[in-house]
Amino acid sequence: MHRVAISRTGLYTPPESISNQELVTAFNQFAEWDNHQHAAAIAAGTRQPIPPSSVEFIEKASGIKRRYVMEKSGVLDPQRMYPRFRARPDHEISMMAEIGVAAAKDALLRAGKQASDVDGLICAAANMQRAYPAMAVEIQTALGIKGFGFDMNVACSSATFGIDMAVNAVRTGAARAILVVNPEITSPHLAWKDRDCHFIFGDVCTAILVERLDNAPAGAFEVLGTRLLTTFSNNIRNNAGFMSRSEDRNPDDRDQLFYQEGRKVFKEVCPMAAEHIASHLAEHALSPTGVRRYWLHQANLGMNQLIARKLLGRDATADDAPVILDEFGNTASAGSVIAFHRHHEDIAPGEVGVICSFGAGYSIGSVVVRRT
Ligand code: CO8
Repeated sequence: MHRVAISRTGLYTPPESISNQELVTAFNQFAEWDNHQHAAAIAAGTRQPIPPSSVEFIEKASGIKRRYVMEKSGVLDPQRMYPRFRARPDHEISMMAEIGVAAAKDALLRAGKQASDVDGLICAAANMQRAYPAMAVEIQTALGIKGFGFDMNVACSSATFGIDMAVNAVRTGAARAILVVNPEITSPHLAWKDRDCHFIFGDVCTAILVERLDNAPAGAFEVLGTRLLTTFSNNIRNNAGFMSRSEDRNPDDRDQLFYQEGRKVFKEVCPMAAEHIASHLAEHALSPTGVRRYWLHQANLGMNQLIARKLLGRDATADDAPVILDEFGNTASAGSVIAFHRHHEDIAPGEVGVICSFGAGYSIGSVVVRRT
């Protein structure tokens, strides 16, 4: 068995960003227009008017201030309210693969490694652009990696679950190194016309190079352990899939996009995540207060504050548990990886940190790392 490390991570940031003010202005124009269209039904009491959204609510309820997207003009068009993508021909690289390649190249460059040093690629994300061929195979081939690639989806925990798969492959000697790539293009699956969730998500791509510790560059993070947990919940769902056509569904039907019971998720997931992390640390004879940094899933600022308080017994500082969701929004599985990517340079050799995701499924994945 080999010791395993996260060598380096990579990040692709989309070209466009939407502020809360821009988002709310577009939403409120849409709501006004829709209410005007249905004025008679609203007056007759057979339809409820769409209430306006507000910047203050969004910042207070979530901590999100803006989010990156692949295309913003379609999202901000009150007559459309979803991104406008050009259909690419089969001979052109697909959008998910393109951003996957960019993030993967960033990780390889930072690690001083080549495609020839890598034996496999896992594309782990909450949404796949198509059913097949696997996104991972397209990204792997575009990078020139010989070996294998496969896709996996555990919603917001895809990245940590992908790290677990990669760590096991490297630990057993099945691969020298695996790239885990998380192209999270959430904007096409978000119900931008629903004020309860229109502010939540953003697009991004992260990549994680997992390799044998003895091949890893200085400053890599040894993976001390990974731990995964799932338990079924209907509180976060998206029913779109290959059977939608046979069910005569309209892609705009509310359940064909992301929907959730946000308050229930908040209440149920926070204690589960804190308990999961504490017991994972205990397996390694570590205590939560001895952890130098928590790179937590970035869904909601209040959730992270609550989880960190349960672990530390006090309010967490930005140094204990860095926040990136103010800039990126919820980027599904990429959030905890962005937090790690942006905030790991100051961790001293020997110090321990935890990467932890939580989300739909429910799913929770934790990775305990120690700086070399
Ligand atoms: N503007 C103004 N008021 C609003 C708005 C708005 N935009 N939205 C809601 N309100 C109102 C509500 O109507 C409600 O009014 P009233 O009290 O009169 O009924 C009031 O504000 C409070 O609403 P909520 O109870 O809904 O507000 P919360 O304080 O619960 O905050 C949150 C809502 C921010 C959604 C919060 O519950 C939350 O973040 N929960 C956690 C959710 C979470 O972590 N989900 C994980 C999802 S991600 C995942 O697992 C994978 C998904 C895969 C990717 C999908 C791609 C699209």
